[in-house]
Amino acid sequence: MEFEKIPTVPTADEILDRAFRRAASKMRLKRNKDRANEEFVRAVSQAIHDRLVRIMQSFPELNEIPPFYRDIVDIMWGLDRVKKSLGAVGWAARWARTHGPGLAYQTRRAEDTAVLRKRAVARLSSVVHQIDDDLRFLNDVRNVIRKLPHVADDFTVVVAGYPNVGKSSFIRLVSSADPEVASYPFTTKGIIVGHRMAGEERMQFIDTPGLLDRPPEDRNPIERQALTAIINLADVILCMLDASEHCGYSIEEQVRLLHEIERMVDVPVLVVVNKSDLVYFDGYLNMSTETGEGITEVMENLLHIRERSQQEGESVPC
Ligand SMILES: Nc1nc2c(ncn2[C@@H]2O[C@H](COP(=O)(O)OP(=O)(O)OP(=O)(O)O)[C@@H](O)[C@H]2O)c(=O)[nH]1
Ligand SMILES: [Mg+2]
Repeated sequence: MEFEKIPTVPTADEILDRAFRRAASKMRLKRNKDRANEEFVRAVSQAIHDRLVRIMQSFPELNEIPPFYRDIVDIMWGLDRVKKSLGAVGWAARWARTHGPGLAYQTRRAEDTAVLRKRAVARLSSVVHQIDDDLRFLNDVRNVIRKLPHVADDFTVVVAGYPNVGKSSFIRLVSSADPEVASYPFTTKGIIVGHRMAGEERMQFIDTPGLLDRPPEDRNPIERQALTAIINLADVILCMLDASEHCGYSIEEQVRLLHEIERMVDVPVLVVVNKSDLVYFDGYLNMSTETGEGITEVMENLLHIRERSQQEGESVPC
């Protein structure tokens, strides 16, 4: 995505300071004071308009960005709220364009052009100040979305499961990603992307925050980020269980979540039981990111699923 190129969104005062400076430098060139005041108003409104339009255009069209990113924006701030703030910036830009020339004209025709200039500048300033909260909010959004991970088009394994089961430990072991690992739940608070060569092609691994088995409406924004990765990005889901229950959650709860994930998606779900150094769980693929046991088998299974999905993809008639 092009999010990293979104420039800082200035505050109302920053926009106005710059517009005044630009206009003042233009005014210095005018010999006639009255015309200079008119020109000042015209230049300030033009500079405000141009700057606000640039801010709007620097944000991606939210209806056109990939669903994963759209969901993330929605989860973190609400799409409507972001659209509303962009709309407010658009309103102020239009105001400056529509009323700026009129205010400049009135300045020219006034008895005392300096007084009218001050009045016009005050009106323009008040319009820009009205959207100060929107500008500050958009800058917060910008600061977060520019750091969202880049998701490539590679075959993608989304690692999901209850908190603290060892998802990030696995991702660290098998991919270029370096997520934090800790012995408490909800260590991972966002989507983390890593890669590794698997066979001839690169495979993408996505670490997700832990999910609890609970109704969708009770899920917090951190869990909802995991869900959007599961729904939008996965070619296969590696659903991780911790049969030792050292994660702090019962195996029954974890299996219920597994079934929910299986119902949610139509990509393959590979189940793996981690922490086999503590407890071996019969009937499942077991591994330990601590000892390395079973990791090769998990990778082989993933490769096999990739091969199968590529074959199926090739056999689908166009
Ligand atoms: N004994 C043992 N401990 C493990 C194993 N894998 C991970 N752990 C430990 O389990 C704890 C949680 O590991 P993480 O990798 O942070 O778990 P997570 O699933 O990413 O947790 P969240 O990000 O909170 O959802 C850490 O203390 C790890 O050291 C394993 O195979 N065996
Ligand atoms: Mg984690």
